[in-house]
Amino acid sequence: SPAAQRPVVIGSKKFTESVILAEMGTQLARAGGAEARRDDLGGTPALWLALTQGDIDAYPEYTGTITRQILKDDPPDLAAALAAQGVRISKPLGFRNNYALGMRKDVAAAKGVRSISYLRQHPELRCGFIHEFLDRPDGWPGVKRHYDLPQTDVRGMNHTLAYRALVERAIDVTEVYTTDGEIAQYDLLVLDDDRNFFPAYEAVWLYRADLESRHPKAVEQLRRLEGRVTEPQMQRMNSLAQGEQKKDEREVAGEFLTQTLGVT
Ligand code: PBE
Repeated sequence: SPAAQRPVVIGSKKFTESVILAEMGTQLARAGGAEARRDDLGGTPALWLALTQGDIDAYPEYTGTITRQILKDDPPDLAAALAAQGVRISKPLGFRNNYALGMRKDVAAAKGVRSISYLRQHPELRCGFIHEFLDRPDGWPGVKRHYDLPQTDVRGMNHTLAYRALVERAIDVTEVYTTDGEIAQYDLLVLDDDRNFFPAYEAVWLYRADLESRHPKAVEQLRRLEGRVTEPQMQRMNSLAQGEQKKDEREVAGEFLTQTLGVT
């Protein structure tokens, strides 16, 4: 049928890890005999819309993002809540990529900051966050309310620039993703979420239910990643694709698939 011939489109958010995972999905779908391409789209709302409208067939997402930002609900049966919208969820891929707040270790030590609660005593700290984090209920508005934080110097900036600004002391606090290569690269302090604000963000695939009839083998291939990616492996891949050496995401994804799943 013509529908089955439509290429499989794997979406990604615009940050390194999402691109690497989407690239793995694209290569896996091809290994399943489908024609496939990657589409780097933007932030969570754009990806969810593209998925439910059928512009993309699958994309890597995180459980905490599904409950806090997409559904704005923590249903007892997540799979059923998604199925009601024509969307399937895979089992966890094996690692979490949580939101956290990060600081330079020397700045944190000078201010005596050890966890997010300590930020309450330092209204002067300058914050720089990615725009999506500034808008999300599980981002700055939520952390600020949960911890009753007083900071007013809060700027929106891109994720990579925020790290540079932090290192150059142009800002004092930024949001980090816990699998980012920059945390180790710059030896940053990840502040303890001592009042448990952030949910867990387990990486999963979201895909359209109709992909199962259109390209069952592609779905089968995507699901081969279930339980197969550890946090150190993901961190390492992110580091390879970031920083000075900056390997192409296609290469990083391809090497992982060959080494762990024997995909060639
Ligand atoms: N993240 C970190 C998530 C939320 C936590 C950037 C991986 C995301 O929604 O993309």
